[in-house]
Amino acid sequence: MKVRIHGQILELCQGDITHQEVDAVVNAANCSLAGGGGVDGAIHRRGGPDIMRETDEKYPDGCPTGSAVISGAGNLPARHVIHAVAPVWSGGARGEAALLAGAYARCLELAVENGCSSIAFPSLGTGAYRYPLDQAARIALSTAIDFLNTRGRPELVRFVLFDAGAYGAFAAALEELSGNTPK
Ligand code: AR6
Repeated sequence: MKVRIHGQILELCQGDITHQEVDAVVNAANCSLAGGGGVDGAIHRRGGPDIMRETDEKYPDGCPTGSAVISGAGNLPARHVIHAVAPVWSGGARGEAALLAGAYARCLELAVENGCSSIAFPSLGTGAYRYPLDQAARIALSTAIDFLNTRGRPELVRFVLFDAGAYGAFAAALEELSGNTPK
């Protein structure tokens, strides 16, 4: 599914974030940037040890929840990895929505600051951190749509959903938010 926002493309696909040939791929990291399972495990496994070496050196204090930091991409086909930290879901009354939106917005900001014209996101927070998928999809997409509307960049924002359930949740949210039928 693909929509145009101010001439830029926002698209959804089902797949693996580590295979994306874009300028920046986003990692679903933790605040100590220590690696882990899910997206984080896959990125460090395929990308190789250079990525962790660089983040250890540049960001010894890690990254706060709701924000992101950038590194090279090692052996991945992307140029950069942007390590974003989603909140752990604990019921929704602890600022989770603002923190999740902040993580997405910071990734987009870092992509623009680093001259990236394309970026691919996984669904941040909806695995080990248990953010409810439907709510997370709306936050992810509305943050990207707002950013594209106000900044007009990057040229391509892609959400790479790992399974059919996540794809369906994002597709429903995108239809609702963009008022467009699937293309
Ligand atoms: N490509 C795309 N999406 C994926 C992939 C992949 N290769 N692998 C999993 N997903 P998670 P979080 C989906 O747990 O919830 C780690 O241990 C997955 O189905 O990766 O932000 C970190 O170190 C889910 O929908 O990220 C942190 O400690 C989504 O990506 C913590 O988990 C996110 O799942 C971060 O948890």
